Amino acid sequence: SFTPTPEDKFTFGLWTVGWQGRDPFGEATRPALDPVESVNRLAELGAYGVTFHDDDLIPFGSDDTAREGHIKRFRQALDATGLKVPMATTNLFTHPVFKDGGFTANDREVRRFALRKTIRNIDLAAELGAKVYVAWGGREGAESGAAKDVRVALDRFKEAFDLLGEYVIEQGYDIRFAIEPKPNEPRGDILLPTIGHALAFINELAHPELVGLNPEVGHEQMAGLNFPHGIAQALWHGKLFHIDLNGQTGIKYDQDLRFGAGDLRSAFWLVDLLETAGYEGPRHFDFKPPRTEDMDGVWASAAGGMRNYLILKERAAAFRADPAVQEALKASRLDELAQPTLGEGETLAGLLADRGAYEEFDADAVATRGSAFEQLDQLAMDHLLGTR
Ligand code: 3MF
Ligand code: MG
Ligand code: MG
Ligand code: MG
Repeated sequence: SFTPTPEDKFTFGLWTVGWQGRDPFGEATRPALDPVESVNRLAELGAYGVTFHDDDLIPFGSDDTAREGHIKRFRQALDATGLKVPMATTNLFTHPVFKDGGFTANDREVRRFALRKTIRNIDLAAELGAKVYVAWGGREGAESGAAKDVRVALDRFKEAFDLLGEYVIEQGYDIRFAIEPKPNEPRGDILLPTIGHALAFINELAHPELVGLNPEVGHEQMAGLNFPHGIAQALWHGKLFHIDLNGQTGIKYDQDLRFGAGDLRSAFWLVDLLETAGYEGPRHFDFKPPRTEDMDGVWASAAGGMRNYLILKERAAAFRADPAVQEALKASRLDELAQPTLGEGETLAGLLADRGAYEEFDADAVATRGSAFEQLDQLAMDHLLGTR
């Protein structure tokens, strides 16, 4: 059945179902949503947990008493429903003070405030049991050339992650950070624009083991990149700490459609990968129910994303289990790709001495071998479309 249960580990940002539909051209089309209502409705739909930015739960500028009140109500709803909080994050983009970024703002006072705001919410994240703390640097970037010295800004970005790492180690928190790359929007160009940029950056940090990635489907697709390939590389590096699932139809603004909308074939390969590669983290939805929808449409959109994931999970499993697919994978030499290029016990000297590998290698003859990828891909299409 395609009805989600908490074992499926589906999670939602409070800001997703809570999005009121405000965009650069129009006002909100939906009323504000009480986080407690979101927790209750998501639990009814079969979700495992919720995630939040500090400001989603506690409006910016709340005093301590108000803050405690918001946290208390939220905790009560979590306790009543059993929903978990596996991840939390900081809003370093809405308030005008962050117009030039948080951790990399040219204005040093803004950077110090951004760090304090983040650390305050890390304390709350730890209290609520979150294991992952996401950092999306939406305003870390520029619209013009001289406005940002990118090498120096990266020094400040590193300084921020080094300090945050030092903080969680000092506090003894069981929390790791996940950087969320995005190429642009709201800045003209954002720092750490893709999975690859972020992976390279992590290697320069004081505590690289504490920092991984939270890639988002639409963000990579906005840059025309292959999302399952990016996820595969993040997994290969041991850096897939979290994931933002949604839908996007090609290179345009960040659409945040429900998961399964947009590039369906890419979604099929993504689910196939997550379900076979041992990813154990939450399946987290970061989507925006279109502003055409009323609240019924919001919950339909949330339910649809989970349902699409479960349908694709079933389709991908059927693809992998099909004997015809296993034959086709062999015909396409996937088993051969898994064999090391050197033979067992062979050394580089062995390769250099192997005349068959070069002097007597018949490139023209080998070039005539077909790859049989089309037969393989059609089997995938048949499974995806439910005709096998
Ligand atoms: C923007 C995003 C963000 C991040 C969030 C961290 C508002 O395009 O994707 O959502 O996901 O800030 O989780
Ligand atoms: Mg996004
Ligand atoms: Mg998006
Ligand atoms: Mg996101």
